[in-house]
Amino acid sequence: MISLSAHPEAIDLDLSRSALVIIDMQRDFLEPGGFGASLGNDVSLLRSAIAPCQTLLAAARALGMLVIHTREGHLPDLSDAPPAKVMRGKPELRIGSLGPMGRILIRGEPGHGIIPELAPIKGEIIIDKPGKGAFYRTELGDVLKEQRIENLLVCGVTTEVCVHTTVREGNDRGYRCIVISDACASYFPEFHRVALAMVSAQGGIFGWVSDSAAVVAALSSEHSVSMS
Ligand code: TIU
Repeated sequence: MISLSAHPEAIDLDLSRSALVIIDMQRDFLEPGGFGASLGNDVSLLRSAIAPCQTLLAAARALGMLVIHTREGHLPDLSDAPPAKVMRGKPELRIGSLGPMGRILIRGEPGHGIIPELAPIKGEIIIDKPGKGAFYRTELGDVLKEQRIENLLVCGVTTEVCVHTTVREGNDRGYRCIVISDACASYFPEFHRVALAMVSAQGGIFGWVSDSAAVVAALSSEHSVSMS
C-alpha cells in the first residue's frame, strides 16, 4: 500500500489493485496528417505528455504493474462509426479519408498506431475503442474485473476529451481514477487546465489529480510522497 499525494487529497493505493491506463497516444493525435490535425489542431501541443508518460510507463514496468494502452479508431468499413461522428468537418478530411498516415482513424493504418516512444511491449493490454471513453463497446471492464483492479492511474490525450470521458466512465463503475496531470495534454491548454480542475473540484467529484513525479516517487519508494 502506498500513499500518493494528490488533489483534493492524498489517496492510499494498493499497487496490486492498480493499473496504468495510457489513453490514445497514437500517431493520429500526435503527428501531422492524422485525425487531430484534420480537425484543425496544432498537434505539437500534445508532445509535452510524451516524456511524463514514458516515465510512468518505465516505473509501472519496473514494478510489474498492469499496463493498458488504448487506441481510438474504427473498422475499415466504418460499421462501428456512427454517422454523427463521421459526418463532420471537411469531407476530404473525415474519419476514413486517406491521409499521409493512411486512412484517418482507421484500425490497422499507420496513423492508428501508438507513437514509437510509448510502444507497448509483450504482456501489456491494448484496448481498441470506437468512442471517446475506453469502456464504451470494449472489453476493458472485463479485463479490469479479471485482474481485480480497483484503481486507475490515467494519462494520455486529450485531457478534456478521451481522458475525461474514460475517467467519468470509470468513476461511475466504481474505480478510483487518478489523472496524472503532466502526462496528459490538450490542443487547448486552457481546456487541459480546467479539465483537471473539474476532476478534483467538489471533493474529487470524478477522481483525483496527481503528477508523474509524485507517482514515480510513490511507486519507487512505496512510501508516502508529497507533490511539489
Ligand atoms: N479531438 C480531441 O481532442 N480528442 C479526440 O478526438 N480523441 C481523444 O481525445 N483521444
